[in-house]
Amino acid sequence: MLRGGALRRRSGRGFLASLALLALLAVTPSRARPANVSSLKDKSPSSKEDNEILPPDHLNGVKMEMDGHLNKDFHQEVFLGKEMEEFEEDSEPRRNRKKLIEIFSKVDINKDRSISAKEMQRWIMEKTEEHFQEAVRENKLSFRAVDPDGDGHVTWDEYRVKFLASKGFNEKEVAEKIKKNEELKVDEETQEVLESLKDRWFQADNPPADQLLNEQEFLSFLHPEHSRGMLKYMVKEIVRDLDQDGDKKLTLSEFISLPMGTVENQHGQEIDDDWVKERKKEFQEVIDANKDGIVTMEELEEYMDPMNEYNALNEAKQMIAVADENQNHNLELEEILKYSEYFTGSKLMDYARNVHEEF
Ligand SMILES: [Ca+2]
Ligand SMILES: [Ca+2]
Ligand SMILES: [Ca+2]
Ligand SMILES: [Ca+2]
Repeated sequence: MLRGGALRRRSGRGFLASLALLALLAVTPSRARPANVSSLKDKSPSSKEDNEILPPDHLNGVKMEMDGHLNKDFHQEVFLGKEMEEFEEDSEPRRNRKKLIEIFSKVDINKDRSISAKEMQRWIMEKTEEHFQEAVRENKLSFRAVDPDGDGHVTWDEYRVKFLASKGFNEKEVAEKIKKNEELKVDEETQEVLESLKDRWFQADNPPADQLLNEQEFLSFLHPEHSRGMLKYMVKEIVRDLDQDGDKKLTLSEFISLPMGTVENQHGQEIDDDWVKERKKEFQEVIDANKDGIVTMEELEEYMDPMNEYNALNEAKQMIAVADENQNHNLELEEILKYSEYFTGSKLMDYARNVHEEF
C-alpha cells in the first residue's frame, strides 16, 4: 500500500531511481527488466553475476536501506556476521542450537556465562567488520567483471555497457553505439537508474578525479557505508528523497511518509500501522540523537555509520533488553536460546532442554 501519495508528491529522480533499483533488486533477474522494450534488448536472461555490478539497495550491517527503509534484519546481521546463511529457517534445530551455544561462548569473553553490553558491543563490531571483509572479497570479483582487460581502471562508459548488458541489452550493440556517440534508446526507468548511478560513480572517484574507478573506488561505489565521503553522499541521497520542504532536514512526518511496500503485495492496514509505529520509534528514540524532533544529515550519518562504536553499544543494550528475562542487564544462555528467533531468525522449540549439561 502506498503511503499518502508520497510517490506522486516526490518526483525527484533519486527517489524514482531508488524505487527502480529496489524493484530491480527485489525480483528475480529475468523479471527485473523494465517493461518498456527497446530494440537493443537481447533475449538471453541476465546472469546473477552480471547483476552484482549494481550497488545493492540492502547493505549488511547498516541500519537503513539505500531507499530509506529500515533494515529489518539489522540485529541478526550484526549478531551472526557472515554466518547468516547458517541459520536458514528450515535448517536442523539441533544444529542451530549447537551453533548458537558456540556463538554464546565466543561472545562471552570473560567466561562468566553471561553476556554483558560491553561484550556484545565488541562482538557487534567484529561481525560488522566481517561483513565489510565479505564486501571487499565480493568486490574483487565484481571489479574483475567490469574490468575485463584487467588494467585496474574502469571508465563510466565501460561500466554503463556492463550495466545495460545486465539489464538484458545486447552488450556489443550498446558498446558500439556508445563508441560512436549515438543515442541509446533506453526506457525511462532504466534512464533514471543510469543517471543516479552516474552521480554515484563520479562521487566514488577519489580526488584527484581521473574519471576512472580503480578497485578501491569501485568498492566505495558498491559499498558506500565504509567510506566517510560516500557515507555522506548516501545520506544526502536519502534525505533528498524523504525531505518534502527542502530544508535538508527530516521531520517525523517526512520520515514516516515513505511508501512502505512498492514491490511486495499489498499490505493490510494493520501491518501498515505497525510499520509507522516502528519507524516513529526509530526516529524518536535512535536517529534523532539530541531529541529536538528534527533529524539532521549529521544525525543520520552517525546512525548509518556501521563502524560507530556508540551505535554498537546502543544496539548491544537493545538486543540484551529484548531477551533479558531476569532483568540483570546481561544475557544468559537460557535467554538467548529462548529468543533464538530474534537473534538468528530461526526458532528453537526445545530451548530449555538441559542447558546446564551442555557446558
Ligand atoms: Ca561475560
Ligand atoms: Ca524537511
Ligand atoms: Ca535532532
Ligand atoms: Ca539476563
